[in-house]
Formats: sequence, C-alpha cells, structure tokens
Amino acid sequence: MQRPFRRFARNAAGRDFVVGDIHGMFPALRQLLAGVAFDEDCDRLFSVGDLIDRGPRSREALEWLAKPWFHAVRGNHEQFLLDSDDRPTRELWIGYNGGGWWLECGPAEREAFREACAALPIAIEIDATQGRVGIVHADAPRSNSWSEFLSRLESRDERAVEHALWSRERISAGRSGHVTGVDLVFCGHTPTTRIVEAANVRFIDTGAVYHRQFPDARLTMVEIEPGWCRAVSVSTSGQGVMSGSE
Ligand SMILES: [Mn+2]
Repeated sequence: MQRPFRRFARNAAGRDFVVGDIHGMFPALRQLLAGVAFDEDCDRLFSVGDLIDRGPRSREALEWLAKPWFHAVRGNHEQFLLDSDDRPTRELWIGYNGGGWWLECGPAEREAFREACAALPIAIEIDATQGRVGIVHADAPRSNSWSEFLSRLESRDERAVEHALWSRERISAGRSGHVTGVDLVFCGHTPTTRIVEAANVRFIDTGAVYHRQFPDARLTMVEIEPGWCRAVSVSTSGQGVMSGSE
C-alpha cells in the first residue's frame, strides 16, 4: 500500500547513512558501504531515490529495496516506472530517461518492481540524536513548513508530490529558504559537483551516473547518525562499462 511518508525512530544500535541518486551504480554503492564497514545487523541506509535508469545495473534495485536496512524515498524515475502504462510517459521514460532496461524485464519482474516502487514513501523523517532529519527526492516546497508538507502528502496533494519528485526551484534560484520544523533535509535529483548546502537543505546527488560527461562524477553518502553530516564519496569513473557480474 502506498504511504506518503514514513517515520523512523532513533537508531540506538547502529549508524544511519543517506546516499545520493544511485541510478544503477550499485557497484559504487557497495564500495561506499565497504569503506565504512557498514553493519547490516544494526546500521541503516537511506536513499534519496532514483535507484534506477541511465546506469548499468538498474535491475539490481529490486534486491536492494528488499533489504531490511535499506529505506528509499521515491524518485521521479521510480515514478516513471509506476506511470509506464501510460504510453507517452513510457516513451519519454524509455526513449529519453534511461528506462531501456525495462524492455529486458519479464512480467513477473515488472510486477515486482511496480510493487516495490509503489511502496516507496514520498518523504522520510528520521529522529536522530542531533535533530530531526527529512529526506525527499527533489525538494520540499519553500512555502511550507516540514509538517505542512507532510500534511499535504498525507492528503494526496498532487502538486506537493510533483514538487517533491521534480522541483529544482531552491537549488537553481538563490538556494534560500530554511525548511522550518525540521533540522536538516536531504535531497538528490539535481546533479552537482559537490554537496550543495542551501539553508538547512543538503543536495547530495554528485552525479554518479554521469561519469562519462564529468570525470569527477561521484556517488556520495553522508553519515547522519552519529556522525552528523560526515560525507564519504567514491569516484564512478569507469564503472559504467563494467559487465553484469563481478
Ligand atoms: Mn531525479
């Protein structure tokens, strides 16, 4: 069943991390997790969404979404998948937004993906030791407090969902506007060369999948508990040409 947002209690046992847009670059994610000695028994990994498309291993997203310690919000690319019964959307997705891998999937795999993506919340809130942390794919509306935004999601406000999945307003226009009612918000969606700090919003998509265009493309992960914004990243240069197994 679709949940507009999901709250997570404090992780008393382990650490919490949030990772930028993966877009099928799962080998880089594994590298990042190995680098911090990620402990599947007690650590948690949150994702700003866009696990699929453009990169080489979108089909692996299903395995990741099934892991009990991995929690993602929905990105606009997961929304493409969910809306792909609509022909113009499907053509836009597969033709121009990296959804070609979908053509390789059989009916059972497609159904499993639809279920997994439909279950992704639009926003996540985490109770961390040093404050309340929000996660949303593109941005939260600048005119709303965090709780107003969550209320709009709860009432299935389509404009709020659209903003959450697609907006580049804050990052492209002055980067202003503190999101009140929450201490820190993590977003992805807009690739940048390094983490962008805009008031209390952190944009952490460092363009991992664009390694052909940008030699400094990286996948970035930030520790939020207990490290509070300690970032680690790994270069994705050369990773797009890896074969299906390693
Ligand atoms: Mn996106």
